[in-house]
Amino acid sequence: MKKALFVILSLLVVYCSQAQKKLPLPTKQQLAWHDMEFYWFIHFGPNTFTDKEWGHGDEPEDIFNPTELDCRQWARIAKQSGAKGIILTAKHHDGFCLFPSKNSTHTVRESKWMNGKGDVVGALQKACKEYGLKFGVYLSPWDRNHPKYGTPEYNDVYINTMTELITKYGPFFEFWWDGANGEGPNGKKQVYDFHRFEKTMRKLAPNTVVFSDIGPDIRWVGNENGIAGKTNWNYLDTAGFTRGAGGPSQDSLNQGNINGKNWIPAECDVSIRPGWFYHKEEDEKVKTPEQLFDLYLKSVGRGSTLLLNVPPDRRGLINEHDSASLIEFRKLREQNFSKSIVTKSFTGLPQTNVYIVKIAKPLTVNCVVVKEAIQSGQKVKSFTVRLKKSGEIVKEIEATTVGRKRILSFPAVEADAIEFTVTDAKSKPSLTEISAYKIDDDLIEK
Ligand code: FUL
Repeated sequence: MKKALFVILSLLVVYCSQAQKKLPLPTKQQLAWHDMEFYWFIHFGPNTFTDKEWGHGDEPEDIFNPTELDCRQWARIAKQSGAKGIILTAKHHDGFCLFPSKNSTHTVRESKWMNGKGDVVGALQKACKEYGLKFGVYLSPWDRNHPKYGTPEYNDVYINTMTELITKYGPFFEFWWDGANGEGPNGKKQVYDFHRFEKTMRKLAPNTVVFSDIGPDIRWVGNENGIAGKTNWNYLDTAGFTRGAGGPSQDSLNQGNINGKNWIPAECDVSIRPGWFYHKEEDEKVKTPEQLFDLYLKSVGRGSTLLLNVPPDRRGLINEHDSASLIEFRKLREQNFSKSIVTKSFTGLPQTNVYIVKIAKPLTVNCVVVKEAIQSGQKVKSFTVRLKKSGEIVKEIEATTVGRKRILSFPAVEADAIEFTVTDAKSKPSLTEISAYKIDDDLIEK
């Protein structure tokens, strides 16, 4: 009897561990991150004042001299735009630290700005708290200023700077490891010790999700246009790949791997302007509210998140061009998505893989939103949506993945029912919600 019980239990353990192996799941930190949907990136530093995108690292500190810097204004506009957080370039490739780092002599402290007493990271951390926004930092591993860059000691410098940031300004919701790896002041490239960087992060900041091209928690989407794949798996295989040049193909990053071994979802980073830093000549090139809405459909609407860069100008303020567009972008999202024609929530899978949502009377529909219960994995491989009127099909759409949220938009039709069929799945899928909307005709996905 005891033996039989032992065999059954062993089998159960093997079965469970296999099932677990088959389907990676998101951590609670990743789930919270998925739910943020839209948050800001801020690129600010010497480049803002030299009109460069990649500073050389030899810019005099006094170049950094914002005349009206106001991080509360950044946070206020971020909040008004509906963003849930801000990630700031605490240090870009030029090595200039926006905080008085003990690990560098190329910082705000060495500038004349506020007589060397200023601290942009500290000010933004406070402002985010005040406005109920989450806060994160970008700390470029590539450093074109640090004298130790290109030597093994630089890895200690990077770890010490990370530690300094975490202990002084944390907790961060996200920490950004840029993949760029160029030459430093001594002409050498650095061999980054990402293994140690990761160990330090996990120890000091276990609740922070870490971004790099290949995770560990969030991956790059494979382009800087803010566009996720129409097929977008939250799974990724990382074995054999390194960050930066040794990473998976941009296509793999864009779409993920259907059978990937890790839950590493894609983040869509894109700038509201052509460049990452502010350049006056780009004032007329700020993305319009409609363009931002389209990016929202192509990022959040494909199960990803939208990390939108909004670079402050030389005054140290979010420029009027950008804020005007952002406020309208929020209005567009609210006007179009605050009231659905119909919303139906589900628990579990219907017997037939078909979900039916009835609309009380025929209404004009041009958008269907579907959500998958990703806490138990991402499973839908393909599906068909049929919009029907009096039993007749008036629109049929075939698509692949769903993920956290899938937004499908199309030329409007009159319909009184939505039929959603899972045509293929990794394992028993479960949708949590299907809803339908009528959005402005001009706003359907381009
Ligand atoms: C890239 C950087 O080289 C750009 O300057 C920018 O910071 C972008 C978000 O990541 O790798």
